[in-house]
Amino acid sequence: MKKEFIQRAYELAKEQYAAIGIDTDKAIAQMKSVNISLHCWQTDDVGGFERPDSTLGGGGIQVTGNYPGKARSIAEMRRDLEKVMSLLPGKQRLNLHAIYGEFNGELVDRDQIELNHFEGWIQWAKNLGIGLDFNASCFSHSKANDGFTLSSKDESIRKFWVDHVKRCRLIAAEMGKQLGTPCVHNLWIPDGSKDMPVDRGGHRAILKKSLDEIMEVSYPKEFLKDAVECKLFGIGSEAMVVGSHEFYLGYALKNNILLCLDNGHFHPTEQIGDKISSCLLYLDELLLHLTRGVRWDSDHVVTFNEEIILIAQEVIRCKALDRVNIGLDYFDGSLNRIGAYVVGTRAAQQAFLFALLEPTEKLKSYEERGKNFERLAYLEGMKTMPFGAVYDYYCLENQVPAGIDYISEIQQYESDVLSKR
Ligand code: RNT
Ligand code: ZN
Repeated sequence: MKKEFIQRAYELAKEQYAAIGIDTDKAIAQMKSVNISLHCWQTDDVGGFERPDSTLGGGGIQVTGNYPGKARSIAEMRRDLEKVMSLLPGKQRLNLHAIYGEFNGELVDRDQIELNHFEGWIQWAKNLGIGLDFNASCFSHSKANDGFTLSSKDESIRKFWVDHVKRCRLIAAEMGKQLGTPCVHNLWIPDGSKDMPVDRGGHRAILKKSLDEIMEVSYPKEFLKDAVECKLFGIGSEAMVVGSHEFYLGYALKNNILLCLDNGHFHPTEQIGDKISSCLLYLDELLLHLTRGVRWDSDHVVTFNEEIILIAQEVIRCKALDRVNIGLDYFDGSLNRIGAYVVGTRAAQQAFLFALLEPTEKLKSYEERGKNFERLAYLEGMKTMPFGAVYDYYCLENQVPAGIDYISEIQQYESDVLSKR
């Protein structure tokens, strides 16, 4: 897209938004606070690098698709992520899972991982000037095969995973300390039952006990923020997920930690956009896992849809950008994976920019006066305002391709790099 064209379109857009009391320059400036954490696991379909040619094995996560070009090593992964970031305006973070340590061919079991396996990542992040987030990996492991990890009735299995998560928190705290920006450590476990369990309470009590043990060590909040992620059901845990919404909401409240809301983890008619204002009344901070649910799958590439828009609107309307940590969480192996990142991250950014361009006070005043037609008309009107011109200008300012110009760059990277893997 020609620079002059983007600039002219922006000037017109700016006037149009100004007419409804919106300052587009200000909205663009606020995008500095929208730092999206890229989930490293879209590069390689959540395989990890514990052993050469790791593939995913069980534990409630399933990736489909065989598109060529998946990252086979940490070096390839970093190269891919750098490419992704070069096509995104603004600053991102990277969200790592424990299975992405640099184990250098050595078999290091989950209860043995150490900081030194992640020092290369810390250095890499330092060089790029970005923050890191971290996750314990309680899946794709023989000790996760019977459906229970931290809530297992087998004490040796439970203990194994407690040790793993404890180590992960220590590593995460060190990441936050060394990088000067708190590392969010998120805990999601696959525990649950495919068919009607009888002792739901028993497993939940065990999970609580495990979490209490894990949280015994406390780290300064400026280094580490703990989050726990709930789910309604998963593959193989249709009848019960131990870590349900009520379970983790209660745990987060009681222990003053973060709750992670993944918008693929609820009933399809439930919107996490509607949960944000409730949670923020009681919790200091939230973590979001942005994704796109399609029927029973929760992990499609994020698009600029009404669900994502509502999430962003609620964060902005609650003036809570500084209390909400934004992460992505999807994995699709059926398309160019670099493209999947760029499309999904841009969609999430667009949702936030769209929300920042809303005349919220005006809408609120209509609402308070019972003028619901006017409110609806405005909300509809916002959809066809020249929002794209503002996003394109934001890209131009950040010297990254505007519009869909990134497609050709990704095609180039595919033919130069991905197709040779
Ligand atoms: C799974 C959870 C979890 C994972 C990642 C890999 O249902 O959403 O966040 O997707 O940790
Ligand atoms: Zn998630």
